[in-house]
Parts: sequence; C-alpha cells; structure tokens
Amino acid sequence: MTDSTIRRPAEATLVTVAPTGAESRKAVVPALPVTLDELVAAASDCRAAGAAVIHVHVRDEEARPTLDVGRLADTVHALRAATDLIVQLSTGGAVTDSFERRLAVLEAGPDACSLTCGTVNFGDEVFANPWPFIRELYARTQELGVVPEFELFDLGHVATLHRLLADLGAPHGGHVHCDLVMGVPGGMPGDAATLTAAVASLPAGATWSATGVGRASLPVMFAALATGGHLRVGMEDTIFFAHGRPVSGNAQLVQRAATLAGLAQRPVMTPREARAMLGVPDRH
Ligand code: KMH
Ligand code: ZN
Repeated sequence: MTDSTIRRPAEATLVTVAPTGAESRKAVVPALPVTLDELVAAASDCRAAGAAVIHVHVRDEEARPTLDVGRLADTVHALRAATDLIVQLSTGGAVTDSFERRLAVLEAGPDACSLTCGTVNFGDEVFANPWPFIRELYARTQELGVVPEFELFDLGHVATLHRLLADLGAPHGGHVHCDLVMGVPGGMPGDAATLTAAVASLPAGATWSATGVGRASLPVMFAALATGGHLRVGMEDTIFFAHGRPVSGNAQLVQRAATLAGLAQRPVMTPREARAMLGVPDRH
C-alpha cells in the first residue's frame, strides 16, 4: 500500500501509544520514558513499530508528573520535529492536578487531547471530572481547534458523552472518537462482555479504541480487534509484558499490538490515515 491510499477505518487499526502516564515511578520502572529525549526516542521507535497517535504525559526534572505549559509546548514541538505522529496531550494529568491546570494544557497547542467523561474511583484515589469541568474543557477544545478523544472509564461516562454532544454539538474536526479505558480499580472491568455493552451504547458513527490496564491488556486487545475497535497500548497502562516479565520499552507493546492487528487482517493505520479518520488536520 502506498501512503496515498487511505483505507476505510474498519480495514485498518489505529494504534495509539501512551508511553508514560502519571502513575508509575521511574525508580520502580526504569524503562519508563520521562525525559524529553527518552520520550522522543520512544515516540520514534513506536512510530516505526506501528503507532499513529501518541498520548502524552510529561514529567519534571525529578521525573514527577507536571502540567507545566511551557514544558508541554516544548514536548509538542519536539515530537512534531521527530515524527509525524498525532500529538494528543493528556488533560487528565495526575489525580492531584487542579482543574485550572488541566484546562491550561490546551494552550500548549496539541493536535488532540484526552477528555474524560466522568469521575471514577482510581485505586485508592479519585479521578475527578465533574460535569461543569467536562463542559468547560470541551467548549475550550472547540474554541481552540483541538480534537478531543473521549476517555470512558465506566458505562456512566457514555451517558455523559451523549449529554455533552447534545449540549455543545460536534467536536472540532466533526468526528467522535472514544477510548474505553478498562480495568482501572474502580472503573469498568476489562472483559469482553463489558466492552460489548459499552460499544453498543456509543454515539452513532463514533469510532473507538480500547485500553486494558495491567492484566486486562490482552483480553481487551483481543475483544477490541474482534469487535472492529482500535487499540491503545503503552507503559501508562501496562508495565508487565507477561507474568514476571517487565516491559522492555513502549515499542515492544506497540509491536505486539501491530502483530495482533495484522493477524486479525486489520493492519495498522498510518498517521495520515488516522488524521483522515479522526478529523485532525494534516501538518505535513
Ligand atoms: N492519570 C490519570 C489520573 C488522561 O490522560 O486523560 C488520568 C489519565 C487520563 O491518565
Ligand atoms: Zn493518560
């Protein structure tokens, strides 16, 4: 296939990589990319392995999660200079981040952002996303021309997504794309029955990816491929490749997803195809 050929979404698989997250500590997970150089290297490796979107959390000099806008903007520039990946910044941040700082993420000028559609227990913590914040964040994506990906940690989040679209209309780019985040302790479980129920209630015409956290990674990936969905993988969600075997790097997870997508006869999408599907303008 040449890059000038755009396949229909159902014929190809979008692979998003979430390389870092806000939860794992570098001291415990040495392969986690936390510096800008490590992140750019991981991004390039993951692009080569089949990723089309990168979901980005950044860390400060001490490898702690940060939403510093200057750091985020530098990261967006560096990733664009090194790769043609769609750059999606996290507006979820860490559970300790304020709504104000999470809103300010959009000022860093990404192609896309995550937008979580409800509050969820998050292990021993709470990931807070009350309706007024969701509404304000969504309205800001529309004003600034950032394409949101709707993160759904629970079935109730799907109801809020419907409410959001009914209230404020279509997202920038005109297309609704969701990510089912499954297996978070406190959120929906990562199994095929729950995935099927969630997919059945999505808005008409929406596309979706699925992410299984921890040991839900493989069941969710198989269920998503069997159901016409797309995949998100990465060390934000998965730090063990198999029982007792730590992930060596993000590209290892992208490579496995690309192999499974190929076996399912839905090979990975290029970033250009992903832009066409998601309504993200081409920069190249
Ligand atoms: N770190 C979690 C509390 C997102 O990136 O939008 C939230 C999260 C979701 O990772
Ligand atoms: Zn995230």
